[in-house]
Amino acid sequence: SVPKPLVAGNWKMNGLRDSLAQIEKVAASEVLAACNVDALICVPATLLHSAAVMTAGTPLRIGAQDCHHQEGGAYTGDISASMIADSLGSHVIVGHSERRMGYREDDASIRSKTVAAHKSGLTAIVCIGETEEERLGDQTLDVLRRQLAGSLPDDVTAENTVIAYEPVWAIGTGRTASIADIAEAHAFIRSELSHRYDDECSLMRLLYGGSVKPSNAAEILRVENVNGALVGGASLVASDFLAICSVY
Ligand code: G2H
Repeated sequence: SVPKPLVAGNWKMNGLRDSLAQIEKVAASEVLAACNVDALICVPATLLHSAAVMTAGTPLRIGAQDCHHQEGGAYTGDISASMIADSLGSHVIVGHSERRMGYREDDASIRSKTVAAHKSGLTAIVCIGETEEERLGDQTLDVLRRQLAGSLPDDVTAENTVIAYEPVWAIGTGRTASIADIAEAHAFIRSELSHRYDDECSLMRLLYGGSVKPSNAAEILRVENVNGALVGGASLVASDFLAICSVY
């Protein structure tokens, strides 16, 4: 069977309180109510609780973009998974390439963040993806295998984890991977997961991310083993985000 799709927005470091109007629009939209999709927007930590309160009882879920692997302590500036859960977030993105690169997060630290997310009852959206150099060096599948093996803990289920495949060279660049590249990567990820986890993992959602927008969403989202999208820039405006959701 095929998992229910998920369209997840990633606002990155964008959004002041004014932007909650976009969240309100998405949450109240009849378009969303009519789609057969789970919708989520991962907002900056400053907006998490307000957005979650605003969307309670609507089809839109609210998540965060990173968490620390510890539950609390002397980690100035960080937030824990339990803080996200306490703010009524349901999901957390971990291992986004902007954090792997900008903060030197490695697979082991992403795995401990995923464990922390699960411990707090959050669904982890674990990001993987190759750089342009790795793709040109024909290392894409090796990189994906290594990231999956290193970033995922053993307790992964189809409910508590979502994988996002984001080729680094396609992020925020306007360049999208070709349909054939997406199909190959997603089929490979599915097969790696099925070797490591039980049958239930065939229901784990695999999202594509990297310059997904209303004009290319339909083509990307119908690729086999693509069960939704992680959407950056195009998630900032309610109408664009809803247009992507309405592919389903
Ligand atoms: C990839 C994606 C969301 P964008 O980072 O995670 O962003 O859609 O802007 O490429």
